Amino acid sequence: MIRNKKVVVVLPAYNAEKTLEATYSEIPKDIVDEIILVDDASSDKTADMAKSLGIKTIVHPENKGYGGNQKTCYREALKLGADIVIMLHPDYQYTPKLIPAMAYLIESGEFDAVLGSRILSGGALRGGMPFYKYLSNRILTFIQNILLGQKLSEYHTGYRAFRREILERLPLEENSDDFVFDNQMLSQIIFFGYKVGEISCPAKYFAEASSINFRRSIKYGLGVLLTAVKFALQKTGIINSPLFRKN
Ligand SMILES: Nc1nc2c(ncn2[C@@H]2O[C@H](COP(=O)(O)OP(=O)(O)O)[C@@H](O)[C@H]2O)c(=O)[nH]1
Ligand SMILES: [Mg+2]
Repeated sequence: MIRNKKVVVVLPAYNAEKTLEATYSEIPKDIVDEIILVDDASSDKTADMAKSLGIKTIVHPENKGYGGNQKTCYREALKLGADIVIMLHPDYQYTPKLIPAMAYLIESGEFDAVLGSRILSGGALRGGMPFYKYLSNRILTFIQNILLGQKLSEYHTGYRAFRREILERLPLEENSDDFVFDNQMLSQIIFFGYKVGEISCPAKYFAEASSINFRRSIKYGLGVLLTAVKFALQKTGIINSPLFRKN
């Protein structure tokens, strides 16, 4: 709770058995009221591990993908009456210690969404992000900033905080069930005029924290470009995509 606002952390999990405990142990329990893990039909013991740690655990009977996983995360967080929701990967890539910093930025009323940026202050390369991912991130971010009219340091972090209203208003069910979900969501947030803040965040790259290969990265990159183009076309009234229709 911060100033009577309920803080909920959601963990979209897929084969996170080895890293979940480390992630969980660093979540600041003094301000976090509830932790929800959605297990996307992992082949390891992610769900058992989560339950043994006392985390509220929901298991998808079938693999839905990273976006499908987040749809469940946000639905459940709203059901629990969350005012501030922080999405954190349970792969121990981002430090949970920054949850209060992100939550307080939302609580201040100045921001509706907050991103933990690995680009600000060089967290990505120092943490060992593969150079091709870094370069793609910079190029995609450059193009997105132009098409979306923003000045963000990156659009691709998996560490994000949201005000409740965002989760209620965005047409999240229209989004992809795959990795591009994140990017569609952020584009919707900007399209609807919500205020986005950023904080600098270190990130660690090791085998368990990074499974997306080159091919999936290419697919993601193309999805990102398509989303940015749709945004620009919608802004100018050339298309009317369900992606940008408010609930
Ligand atoms: N639901 C779901 N999540 C996945 C899948 N593959 C990866 N993830 C999750 O997506 C997030 C990002 O993937 P990750 O491999 O860490 O990407 P990277 O850190 O950007 O290289 C992690 O939290 C993974 O647990 C999948 O098939 N389904
Ligand atoms: Mg990762």
